[in-house]
Amino acid sequence: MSVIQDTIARVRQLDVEQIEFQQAVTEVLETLEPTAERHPEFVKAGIYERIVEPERAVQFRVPWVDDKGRVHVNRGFRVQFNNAIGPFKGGLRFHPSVNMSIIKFLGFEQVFKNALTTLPMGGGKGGSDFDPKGKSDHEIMRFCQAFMSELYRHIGPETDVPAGDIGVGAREIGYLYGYYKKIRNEHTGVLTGKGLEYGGSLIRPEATGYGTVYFAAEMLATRGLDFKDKVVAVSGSGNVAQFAVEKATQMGARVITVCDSSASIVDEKGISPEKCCFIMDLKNNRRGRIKEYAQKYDCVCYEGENVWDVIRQQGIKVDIALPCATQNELNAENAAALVRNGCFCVAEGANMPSTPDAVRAFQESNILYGPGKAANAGGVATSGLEMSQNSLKMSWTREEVDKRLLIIMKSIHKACLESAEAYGKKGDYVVGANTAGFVKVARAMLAYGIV
Ligand code: NDP
Ligand code: 2IT
Repeated sequence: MSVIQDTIARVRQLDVEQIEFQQAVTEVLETLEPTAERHPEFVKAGIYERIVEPERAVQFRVPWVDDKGRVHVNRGFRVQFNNAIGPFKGGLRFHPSVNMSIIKFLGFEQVFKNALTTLPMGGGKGGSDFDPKGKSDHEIMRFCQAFMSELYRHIGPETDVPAGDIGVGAREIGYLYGYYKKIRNEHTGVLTGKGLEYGGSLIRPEATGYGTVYFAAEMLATRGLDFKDKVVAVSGSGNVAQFAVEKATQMGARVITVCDSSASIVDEKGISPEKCCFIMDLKNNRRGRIKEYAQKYDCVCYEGENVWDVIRQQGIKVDIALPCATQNELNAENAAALVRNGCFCVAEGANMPSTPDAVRAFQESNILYGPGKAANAGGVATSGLEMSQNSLKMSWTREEVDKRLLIIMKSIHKACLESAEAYGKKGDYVVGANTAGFVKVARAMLAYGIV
């Protein structure tokens, strides 16, 4: 057996219940056989075995009190996966499904994603099984403070820099940062996604969604195509989805779907800028459900259905698919239906939204398929730009940050294509992203010796 197969087998044996982590490890390592052949020094130094093992993974108790005075206990996590090329860096997720497997899969993906950004950031991830839905602002604040009262001892601007992810947006980052600042008596760039008034970067809220669309535009350009007049399906209606809708629409596309965890809407007329503002207010301020969109704009709402199931069941034709909700939201059946109905480009705004079978279906059909670790890297890249601005004690204009984001997305796209070609897999963005990200981290690990 090869070192790759050995390593996959070892993870499956040791982390037997960590299904999502096994999935992420398998998806990356399966594409790395040629790196092992080409770099015997990586094999000799045990890089493959070491890279699947986090530097450290902490789990902690988060007790907090709700508005009625009842005590609740949640689990908190921070996985510091790899800091070979920079401080640990990656978001925090608050969602009831969070467990060690989810956080390890996200942390593992983050290592390669961050390497692709061209910026000096290692990979990490954290979060809690806390469910922010239906909680008051005071409850959210108390939870964030309880969470930070343990997390603070593991993080720092040169050590580990968390940010947002599902369930963690501007409000949560404000509470987390405010508490860190108080107990550490320090105003530093320890978190990203901060508000503009206290060290945040312009364009960080937009960056993941915009970056995904920039990446898709680069992929389309390789076939002489663009977004103009294309029909686009987006899933999710949170941070990433909102700005993917906005940018795709700005580029001339007609976006016809969004969803949340309770329903999907299909608006054949397209989500105009005005309708997109409605979604932003609904989700970010009023914290309502997406079915309100269907009521307001008189379009179809499929309760309890996911966007990709609706598209398959209704035989809806879309040109470009941007999954921006969560892991494993798009299965093989959905992938086959998308391809059958003429979809020619998929760019992942979410992390690992396509199941392994779905990825295979996209690759076998030879459509443009951009995996999350490349396509959604604009968010963390702009977090890297926020860290730079914090270090410089300066802030750049909207135009400056957006320009840098575009340059970074183009360079990630180019790096993927070049690495895919170098490994004999022309046009394969999965091989390109994995090999380019991996080789950079592996070289740094090699330089340090066995540590
Ligand atoms: P948000 O919390 O802002 O939005 C998440 C959206 O996805 C919501 O509409 C939510 O619906 C929906 N969703 C979440 N879980 C499920 C589920 N199990 N089934 C159906 N819908 C679901 O998160 P983000 O937009 O920040 O994150 C979306 C994805 O993008 C995640 O995979 C994240 O890891 C990834 N990502 C985020 C980055 C960022 O900068 N924020 C950067 C790179 C990747 P509901 O409101 O009902 O919960
Ligand atoms: O998955 C991701 O890249 C993020 N949630 C963003 C992480 C960050 O540090 O900005």
